[in-house]
Amino acid sequence: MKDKQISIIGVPADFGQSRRGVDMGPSAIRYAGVEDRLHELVKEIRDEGDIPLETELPRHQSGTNLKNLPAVTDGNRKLAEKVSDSVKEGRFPLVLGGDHSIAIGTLAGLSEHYSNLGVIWYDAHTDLNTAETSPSGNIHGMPLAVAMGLGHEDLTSIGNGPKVKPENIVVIGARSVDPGERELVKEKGIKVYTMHEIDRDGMTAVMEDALRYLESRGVDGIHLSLDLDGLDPLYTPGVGTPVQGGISYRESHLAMEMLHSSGKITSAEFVEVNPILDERNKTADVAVGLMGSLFGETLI
Ligand code: EXY
Ligand code: MN
Ligand code: MN
Ligand code: MN
Repeated sequence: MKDKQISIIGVPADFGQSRRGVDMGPSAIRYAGVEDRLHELVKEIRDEGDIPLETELPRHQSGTNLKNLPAVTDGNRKLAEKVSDSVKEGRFPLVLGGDHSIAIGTLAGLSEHYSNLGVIWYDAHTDLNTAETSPSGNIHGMPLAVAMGLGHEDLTSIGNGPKVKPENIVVIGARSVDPGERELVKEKGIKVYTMHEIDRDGMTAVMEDALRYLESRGVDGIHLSLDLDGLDPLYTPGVGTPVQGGISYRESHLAMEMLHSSGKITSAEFVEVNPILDERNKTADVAVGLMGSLFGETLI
């Protein structure tokens, strides 16, 4: 049934990491034909344009090792409001990044409407660092911790209170996890399907288990946060922090197809597309193809 009314929200942000170009991700994804690809699959699709970001804010804030904290904070406050407005209107927010720090704003906006939100974090990384554990100071390695209420107060205070319960989070595709993140996974009981589980059990079993798990948690919505570096860099070379040994192109389509069949996904974001590091917009093309499967495209 074509019942979704999608709002495309672009976030041309690169402040959460150190490489140039990921701010052009939303343009690259639009250029790859996102609207055309989705419009026959849904009831309506509206491109809301890009969030207006301040580029002149100070890069450093005293007393913290977090890079570009003022800019990340400002952008995520604006994004949270936009995402919240779109849910309020009964629409499906489809957020285009930008680096993964934008998930802070997306989840803050969603949490105004969902009290028991489930999150599927499709990523090579767990993005569970805090200022204390981060090896880089890059905020794109921290959004999942922030969403649980852990991290710098400027970030955790966006929106109201903690956004996501640790037991409502599922990470898929992890293969580069820092020591502090590993501890947090264990301490909080976060469900992580690493590449080991995907290799051993197959994507079908992993997705079935993940969806069953979230259902058992009684979630009132599921957000998909898809970092293109979750896939192997063979398929998505245009990302800032590629990690070998990732999820395949077909496994990723299968995962999206299964999410579509579940009928449970209520919002999504596709992040870390960096056209400067890409090969002929390949990564944006893959992102748009995956969105097609997520919204019900079939092979025949
Ligand atoms: N764990 C590393 C860090 O915190 O610096 C790398 C993080 C990359 C985060 C990305 C995009 O998913
Ligand atoms: Mn068309
Ligand atoms: Mn990420
Ligand atoms: Mn990543």
